[in-house]
Amino acid sequence: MYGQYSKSRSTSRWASFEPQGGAVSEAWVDGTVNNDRIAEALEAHDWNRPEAKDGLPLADMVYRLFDPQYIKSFAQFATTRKPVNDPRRLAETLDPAGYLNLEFIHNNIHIWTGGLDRAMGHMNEVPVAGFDPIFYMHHCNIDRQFAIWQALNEHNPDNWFDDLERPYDDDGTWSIVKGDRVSPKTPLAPFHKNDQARCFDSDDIRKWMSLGYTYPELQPWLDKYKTGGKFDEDKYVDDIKQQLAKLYKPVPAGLTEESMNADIIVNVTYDR
Ligand SMILES: [Cu+2]
Repeated sequence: MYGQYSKSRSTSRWASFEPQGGAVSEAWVDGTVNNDRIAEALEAHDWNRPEAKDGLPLADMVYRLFDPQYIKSFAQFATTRKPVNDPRRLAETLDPAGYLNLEFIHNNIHIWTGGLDRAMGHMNEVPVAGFDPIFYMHHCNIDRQFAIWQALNEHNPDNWFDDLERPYDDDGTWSIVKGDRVSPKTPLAPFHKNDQARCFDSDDIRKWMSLGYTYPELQPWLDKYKTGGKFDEDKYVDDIKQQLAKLYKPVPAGLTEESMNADIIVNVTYDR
């Protein structure tokens, strides 16, 4: 299906992809954007994985992502990949409360933005998703959630890659061959960090503030985080949690705190 994107002249979101005599429709080629359908899809939250078909709203899922009751390590937070060779990590992801991760939420937003069923858009397909400007909004927000998780887990010893060297088991990229050893020191080509053609690696970008930017929730230098003139990390972390609650904490009508604690979770696990 990617091949059809070479014919496209403009961004599509939820555009009809119906082929007409083997060719895709003119409307699709010229680019059709149905933002109302995106809004509907985000509201309907038809999650693209069996264990999430419980219809939890998107904001609720994001809120859980930051709850240490559900997510205990970076490996669990970051990826849909099941660490089959690491019994401790596998046990974590098989924990009924640990089914959630950032990549999963990210993947669903690609699909809800691109379109479902017979509707297609650039955000649906990895090789062309970056041609839709919304891609950058989406990924900046994923980066922000990653940074928030790091700020909340500063003292969690499991807050970074623990699987330090493993062979790359996907098909490879133009700079990584399938089977190459990859680690947080693997160059993230083509993102150059200097004029010697050196590329950033994951360790280089771990401390985002050293790159000269941050996010509204993450401004540790503010006066409100000081106690006796010094930075007070407890104040900072509490404030981040409060901001998360304001943005994402679900307020379901007619539910008591007690019934909200009764969570029924069903997981399906497979080796991708
Ligand atoms: Cu993406």
